[in-house]
Amino acid sequence: MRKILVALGAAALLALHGSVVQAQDQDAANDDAEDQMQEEEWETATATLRDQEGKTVGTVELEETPTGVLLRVTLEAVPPGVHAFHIHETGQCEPPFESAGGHFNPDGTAHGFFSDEGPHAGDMPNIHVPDSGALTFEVFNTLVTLVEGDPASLFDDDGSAIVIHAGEDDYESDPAGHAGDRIACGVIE
Ligand SMILES: [Cu+2]
Repeated sequence: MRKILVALGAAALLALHGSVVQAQDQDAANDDAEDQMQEEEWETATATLRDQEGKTVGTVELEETPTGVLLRVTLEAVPPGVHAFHIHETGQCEPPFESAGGHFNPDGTAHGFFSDEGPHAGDMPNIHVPDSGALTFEVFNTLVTLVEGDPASLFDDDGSAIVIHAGEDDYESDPAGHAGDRIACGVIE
């Protein structure tokens, strides 16, 4: 009788061990699934900003979120002052950057935060660059997405670009906020 009990005990232990191993496998599988989900759900992109001479003046990291795209921007060598900062509709940055087209505007709205018919999806707040030319900031855009196939996708057929202008955006003048020349441009990729 004692022998049987011992045998049963061993079997129970084995069974328990088996289920622990299984649980660990399941955890690993869950982790893999979460990793995959995160990769699929939170798409990222980057843009290297260059001036008209081709010099790199900053970088932008874009990350998808449930309600828009977060842009993390690091500028190293942008002329001091207040500049318009937009997403433009074409992913081409040939100096003088007219190749980037107008503002990203999939909804066909008017320009500017203060426009009754605005803003463009690519409109974003002005940036204030100090004398050093270096500035790190983040901006959140709820009107765009990195998800391909969505009408608001920055990865549409001809891509998109981030543009810094010589002057500031007046948040009103259609179609470009009276912001002047394009001093830096980066294709979103
Ligand atoms: Cu612009």
